[in-house]
Amino acid sequence: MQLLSALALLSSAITAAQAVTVYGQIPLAQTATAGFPHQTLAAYDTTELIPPPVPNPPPASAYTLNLQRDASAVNGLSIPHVGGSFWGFSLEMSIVTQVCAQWLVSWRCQSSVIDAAVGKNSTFLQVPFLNLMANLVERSGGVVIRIGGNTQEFAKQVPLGSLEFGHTFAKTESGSTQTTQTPAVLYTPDMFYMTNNISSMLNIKWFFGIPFNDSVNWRLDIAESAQNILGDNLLGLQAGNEPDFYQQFGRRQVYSPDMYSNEVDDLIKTIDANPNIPNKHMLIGPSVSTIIWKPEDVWKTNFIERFKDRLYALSVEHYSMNNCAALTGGTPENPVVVPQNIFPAFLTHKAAISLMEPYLESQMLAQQAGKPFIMFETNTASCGGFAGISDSFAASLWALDYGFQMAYGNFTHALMHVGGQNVFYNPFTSPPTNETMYNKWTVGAIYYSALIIAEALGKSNTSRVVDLFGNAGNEFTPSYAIYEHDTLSKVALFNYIDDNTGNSDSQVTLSVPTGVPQTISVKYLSASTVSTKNNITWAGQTLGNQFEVDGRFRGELDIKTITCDTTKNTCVVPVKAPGFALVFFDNTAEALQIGQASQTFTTSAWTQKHNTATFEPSTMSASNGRSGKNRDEVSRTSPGESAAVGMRALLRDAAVLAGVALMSGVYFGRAYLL
Ligand SMILES: *[C@@H]1O[C@H](CO)[C@@H](O)[C@H](O)[C@H]1NC(C)=O
Ligand SMILES: *[C@@H]1O[C@H](CO)[C@@H](O)[C@H](O)[C@H]1NC(C)=O
Ligand SMILES: *[C@@H]1O[C@H](CO)[C@@H](O)[C@H](O)[C@H]1NC(C)=O
Ligand SMILES: *[C@@H]1O[C@H](CO)[C@@H](O)[C@H](O)[C@H]1NC(C)=O
Ligand SMILES: *[C@@H]1O[C@H](CO)[C@@H](O)[C@H](O)[C@H]1NC(C)=O
Ligand SMILES: *[C@@H]1O[C@H](CO)[C@@H](O)[C@H](O)[C@H]1NC(C)=O
Ligand SMILES: CC(=O)N[C@H]1CO[C@H](CO)[C@@H](O)[C@@H]1O
Repeated sequence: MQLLSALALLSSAITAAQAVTVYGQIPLAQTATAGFPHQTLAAYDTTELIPPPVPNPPPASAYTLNLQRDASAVNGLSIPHVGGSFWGFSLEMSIVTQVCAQWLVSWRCQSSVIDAAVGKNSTFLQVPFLNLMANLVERSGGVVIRIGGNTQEFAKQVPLGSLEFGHTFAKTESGSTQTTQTPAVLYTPDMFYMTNNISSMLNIKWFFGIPFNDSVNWRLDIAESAQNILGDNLLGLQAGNEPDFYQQFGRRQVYSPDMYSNEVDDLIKTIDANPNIPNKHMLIGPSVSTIIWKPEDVWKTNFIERFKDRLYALSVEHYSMNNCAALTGGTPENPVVVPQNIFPAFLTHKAAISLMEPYLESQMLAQQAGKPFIMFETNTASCGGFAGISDSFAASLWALDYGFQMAYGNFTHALMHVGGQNVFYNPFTSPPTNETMYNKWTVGAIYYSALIIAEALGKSNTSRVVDLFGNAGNEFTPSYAIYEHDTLSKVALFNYIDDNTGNSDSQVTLSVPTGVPQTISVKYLSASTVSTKNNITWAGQTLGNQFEVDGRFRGELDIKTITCDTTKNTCVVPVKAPGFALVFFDNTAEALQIGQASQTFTTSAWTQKHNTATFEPSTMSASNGRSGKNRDEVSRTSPGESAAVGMRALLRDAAVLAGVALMSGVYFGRAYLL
């Protein structure tokens, strides 16, 4: 069955049936490709670090949060969060040659992250990706996704059908002597058909980026095609990506915030003269990495006043830490980071606060200009993240706290970066072959964080967040309150401590002087330890461990009911160490009952010839879309494994190849390992 016709059916089915929509009865891939060294790729790394010890002194395990029911009595509430899932995604345009060790099949090396995550072309969309997005859309109303990154700078459009194998993406040498290490991504307009096809099934809106490698001969076909094909599904176009690195990367001989602003000005004039770009008001900038330049350096050029009529949003980019030294083996000034040593730095509220604080002034300027403020690209660490951290339960807690903190700090959205098979931090990763194996995906721990914030903020467009700094501001037990329609709606409670004795579990008394309901409902994010990647559950359900994911939740939805003391006006909520709790004050909240999204995609777009199993859609329908309990009935085979080159060797190879591009002693960024 051609997906094209399937898509047409799917789209009409979605509009027809709102309740439970299951797309199925199509052969599912069960093929495991033997001989591929999965385990040696960073995305499937199995490192488990030693959890940090219980802090001394420990935080009080029993504490009280004094809450106000009415938003009017609360100081410091954020702006209302509008427009879908707070966490969106940033998909890198291409995996570059440097990271393709010889044993890695050339197909993968010539491919792009988009191929892997979204689909090979508009005929072949990745069904697990659709399921993962459906789960976010059902909770928050929509998802924003950016396609771009460093590789957008040299991207070049080629005609439909001109690339080998009907692909939408390919790569060629960029031909620039200064940047021989950066290949150019070739893409066909099918990139926009593909994304628009996705938007016709799910409320997903897109961002692309205008290449800035040549500010004399602007290549604007990305703007022309994106606007013409995507229409309203295109939200904005990035004007430059981390321009503060252009000089270091050799893209400009000298560069300054003033020069950047002048180039944006020139870009605008070029767009104005181009009749094929009808919307001239959707640029996004300055997307500084906040490493070489601060956003304020760009604001000083009068960027906001000068361009605000032309901008969709203001943007910044930043990774929590950087792991670029791992590429080169490090230097005395910039040694290789040992993940075990920095593990505790991800398990504290201080991490979230220090990531948000540099933007306090910028977000106010964005509000004054009436513009969204977006963290356009972020993750645990640049240059691929850290083994044992980026994909651990610790990262789930970190990305949850960071997300709530940015929501509190008036960011509009934040985009989790998705790289290839060679990074540790992906929120989702397709199987490492060109076979689209329906249920062999891997979900990273931070996907759960995106999901939970989508659920916590919901789709009312009225959610406002405040950091409660409870338990005397203890860094290991942060808490947030969420107000909807000006009323206390939810409370988010963290416990960063790893202690299986139970001694560090929290007992949090929620006190609301104006009254508490008879009962409240709680959903927990759980795992056995901060260092595990396995068996992470949200309200009792999991997406599965490595190579087990098809994007749908499995297991029974488990919502805990807690009886409150209506004379004292308190409710006591336990939180495991480690753990996270989302408390719903409204037991009838629609979000409470959402487990597996009711809109499910069960068809693999890729036609498999071997070992196919037929999935019976009634197992999903019977579950009313709320629980995935029957979905394990689809049999699975184990992925093949073989002895192979380790990640270290991969990084060494990458470092040798990338070495030419490295500026001595300069932060390398993440241009070549994504
Ligand atoms: C929330 O805002 C979006 C636009 O961003 C709109 O499509 C949606 O209908 C709004 N939802 C509600 C409940 O007002
Ligand atoms: C910019 O990128 C394009 C497409 O990859 C390439 O053809 C061109 O030579 C590059 N220009 C500069 C100045 O680097
Ligand atoms: C997608 O690729 C297949 C071959 O792999 C090709 O037959 C098909 O025409 C392509 N679709 C588009 C829209 O280019
Ligand atoms: C977020 O914006 C609101 C409304 O302008 C403001 O009151 C609040 O102080 C801001 N939050 C932070 C952390 O600056
Ligand atoms: C995977 O790619 C290789 C190289 O392009 C090709 O020979 C092989 O047939 C592909 N496998 C599938 C299932 O398409
Ligand atoms: C995950 O949980 C299941 C069921 O409790 C258990 O059998 C399995 O060993 C766990 N897996 C890992 C890797 O911890
Ligand atoms: C709704 C939509 O954008 N459909 C497109 C899906 O992709 C094909 C090309 O493969 C386009 O022709 C459709 O217009």
